[in-house]
Amino acid sequence: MSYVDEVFDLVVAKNPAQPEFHQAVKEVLESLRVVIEANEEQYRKDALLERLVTPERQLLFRVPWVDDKGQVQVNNGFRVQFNSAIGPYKGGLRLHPSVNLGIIKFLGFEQIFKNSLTGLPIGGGKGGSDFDPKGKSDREVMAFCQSFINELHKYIGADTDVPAGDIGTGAREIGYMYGQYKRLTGLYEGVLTGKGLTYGGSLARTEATGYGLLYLTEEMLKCNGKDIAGMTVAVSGSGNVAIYAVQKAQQLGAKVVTVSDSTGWIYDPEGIDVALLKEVKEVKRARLTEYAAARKSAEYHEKKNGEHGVWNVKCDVALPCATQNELDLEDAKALVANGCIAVAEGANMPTTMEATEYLQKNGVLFCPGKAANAGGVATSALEMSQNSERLSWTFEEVDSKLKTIMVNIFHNLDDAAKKYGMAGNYVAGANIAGFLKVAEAMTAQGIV
Ligand code: NDP
Ligand code: 2IT
Repeated sequence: MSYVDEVFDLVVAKNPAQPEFHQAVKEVLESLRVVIEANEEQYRKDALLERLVTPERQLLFRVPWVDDKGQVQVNNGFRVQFNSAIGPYKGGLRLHPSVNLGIIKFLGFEQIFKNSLTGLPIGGGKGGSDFDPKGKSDREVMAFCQSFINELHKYIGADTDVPAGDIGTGAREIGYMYGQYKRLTGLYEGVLTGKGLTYGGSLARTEATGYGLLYLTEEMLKCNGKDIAGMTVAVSGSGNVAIYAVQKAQQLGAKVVTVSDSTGWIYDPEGIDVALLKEVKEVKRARLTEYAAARKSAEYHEKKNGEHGVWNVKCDVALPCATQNELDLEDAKALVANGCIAVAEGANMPTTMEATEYLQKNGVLFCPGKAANAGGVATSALEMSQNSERLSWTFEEVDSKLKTIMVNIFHNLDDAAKKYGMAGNYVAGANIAGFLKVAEAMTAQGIV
């Protein structure tokens, strides 16, 4: 059996009931086959792949907190410190009821390659909890965040592990966590990114993932002879990534006609009103029904089981920005039938493997999340640099570095795919380019 297949079987056997983790590993290992086979003897002897798929450290802890009724609640806390070969662990914290160890491991594994692709010195990690911030008061969210950090502060630090936001973790949660870390340790250091601008946050971090997604998509289209200006775009999600993806797409002259949340979706043929979307989602933390109620041109569709939502709308470019496996084979077929020419993932692993293969086989340009959404973590690394030098850069400075990083990422994938005989396969390009740097650093540092 080939080394790649052996290691994949090992991952399934050793990590039962973690389908998302298996999926993420399978996608990476499949694309690495040619690289591994060219150097199989050495990699096998060093157990390089076994080490790559095994987190350096996994922290699981209890998070007790008191709700507004005086009732004690208990959540599960996670931090997976996956790989520190090229820098301190770096990656977000997801707060969502669906969070379990397998989800955090899939996200942490993806983060290794994503962080490598940014070209910046950051290793891979991810964490979170099954706590649901929805419907909680600010005091309850604070109580949870403080309890979470009471345990996690022992294992993180500006030079060891630097968490950030993800689903359910935004500026409010990062603020409460930062305050508690500072109180417990007495350190005013860049231990978290996505901080508020008054206490060490970076300008453009809020916008970075969505803006970066569009910078990369624009470059991918340009290199394939197309211009995003004038195109129709379908976006899913209506959180941090989606909002700033919509905004930048519009600035680049595209028309975005959809957004969604966990309960329904909007079709707005006149183009999404970003100011209204921000008011509904960032300020009121409300459902998209409020967007529809305030805007004549918008149609609201309640999410129903088996219904395919935003991907049934005719578009040139599709940007999934909500969550994993939200775009399946049926959706891919609908997109192709409607003439979609490009899909770029704002979320982590939003497209199933079958859907990805279908899109690629049908000539749709497809950029995976570990490249397309890397602008968020890249700008987090820029926030770390600013914290270290105790300076703040202007919005324009950060935004222009972000744009350069995203354009470079695209060319790295494109070049790697061509070099290994898979021109146009950006999934393979991303996995290979991300892997090679980490593998070289791991090999140089010996058996650790
Ligand atoms: P937010 O919490 O800000 O927004 C998430 C959005 O997705 C919301 O609209 C939410 O709906 C929807 N959503 C979440 N879970 C589900 C679900 N199970 N089913 C349907 N809809 C869902 O998160 P972000 O925008 O930060 O993250 C979105 C994606 O982007 C995630 O995959 C994340 O890992 C990835 N990402 C985020 C980065 C960042 O910098 N924030 C960087 C790189 C990737 P509702 O409003 O109803 O909750
Ligand atoms: O998935 C991701 O890259 C993030 N949620 C952002 C991580 C970070 O450290 O900014």
